[in-house]
Amino acid sequence: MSRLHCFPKFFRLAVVVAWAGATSSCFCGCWHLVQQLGVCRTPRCASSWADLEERLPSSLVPEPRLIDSVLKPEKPNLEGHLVLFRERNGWCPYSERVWLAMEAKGLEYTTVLVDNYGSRAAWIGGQTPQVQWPSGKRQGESLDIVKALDEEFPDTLALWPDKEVTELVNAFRSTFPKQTRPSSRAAFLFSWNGPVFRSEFEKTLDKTEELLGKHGGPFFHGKQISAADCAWAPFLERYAAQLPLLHSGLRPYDPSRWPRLGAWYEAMDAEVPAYSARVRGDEDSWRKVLAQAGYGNAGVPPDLVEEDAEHPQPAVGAWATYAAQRPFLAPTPAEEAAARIVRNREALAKDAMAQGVQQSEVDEGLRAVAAALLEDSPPDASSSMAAVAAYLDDRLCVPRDMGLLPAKAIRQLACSLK
Ligand SMILES: N[C@@H](CCC(=O)N[C@@H](CS)C(=O)NCC(=O)O)C(=O)O
Repeated sequence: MSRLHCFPKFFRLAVVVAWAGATSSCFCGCWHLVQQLGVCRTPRCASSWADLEERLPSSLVPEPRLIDSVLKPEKPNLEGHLVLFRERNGWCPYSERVWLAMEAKGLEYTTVLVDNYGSRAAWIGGQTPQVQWPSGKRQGESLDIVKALDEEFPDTLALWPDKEVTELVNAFRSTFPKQTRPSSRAAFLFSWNGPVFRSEFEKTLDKTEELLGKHGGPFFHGKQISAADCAWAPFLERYAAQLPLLHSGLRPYDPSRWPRLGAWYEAMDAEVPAYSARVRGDEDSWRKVLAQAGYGNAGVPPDLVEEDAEHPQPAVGAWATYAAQRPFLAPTPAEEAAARIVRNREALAKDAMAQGVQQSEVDEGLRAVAAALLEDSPPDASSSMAAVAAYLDDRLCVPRDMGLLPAKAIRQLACSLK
């Protein structure tokens, strides 16, 4: 099971190098917003890692098994386990479909992270996603896997209860723009001749709005999440973050334009804890991905809209529900952000120095950021704390390193220190 994996992947230089030069924006600088994400009410200074660990007991609880096949290329023993093989940057929308379905069902599983862009471990072949069932059998194709999950785990939330769900899943293909370049970083955004026209996106969103009316919403199949939401979510998520960057004011989640879509986005965040707490990416990360040159945009990153006061949508979430079932998570997003730092401090320190943070500032800065995330008053910022917070904000990739809600706490802290 891999509900959280994180900062060691800051070492993924291939990814990070590709991101160099991308701007890092903060979406709100107010300390009270960090507070709203939930923080400790008894401020005190953390003077040591041991002190921080004492305040963050979840940071000492073992996490579900996660194998990064780039950092550990030797074949592990996976016998008897349910295993999800997913793309390691969090970019592959098909991996996300399966990840979301497994999380929504509350399954326990091992994760193997797979590199689709560089060196593949010799024992891993084929596309992402794949699962290995406890019997040892491997299976690919995201939708086949989502369907099979119901059969393999009949006591869990049924995601594919009837043929109507199949129709809703299939409607995706006839709704999203045709003749687009296949790409995990720029899915359904660019045609073979350049960017997809605004009117084409609007048509897609209009059709989606209509489809969402079929069962009364807020989800595709009605009041409860189904395989249709798992199938559509990765693409609608990227559209929400990226369309406003391509076409000024084109906001798929705008309830005044697409009320059912607006309600769908809200329900996914608020009613599917695994989505907002772990699987969903954040706007900063999707902006950086969109700014990269890649196959999806024929090597020509688009000009991005710089200012849109109404973008992004405010993040609501269901952290407490998600964390309540998982003792390795802290009770609030801000505390979880601190716990990520505590757990991964050695890897972070090395990477921060490689990124230009002064050696003399790194350890103190990391401890100060972690401590500040636990306080309910604005931090007294030292230069080391500001330097480390800025580094974290810049390097953080969601959902690769952590979920959207803890990441938001880090970004807001960094922003308040600027
Ligand atoms: N139809 C497949 C599509 C999977 C897919 O295209 N995966 C891409 C990443 S998003 C991949 O594995 N690319 C690497 C490769 O083909 O070797 C599914 O739904 O699972």
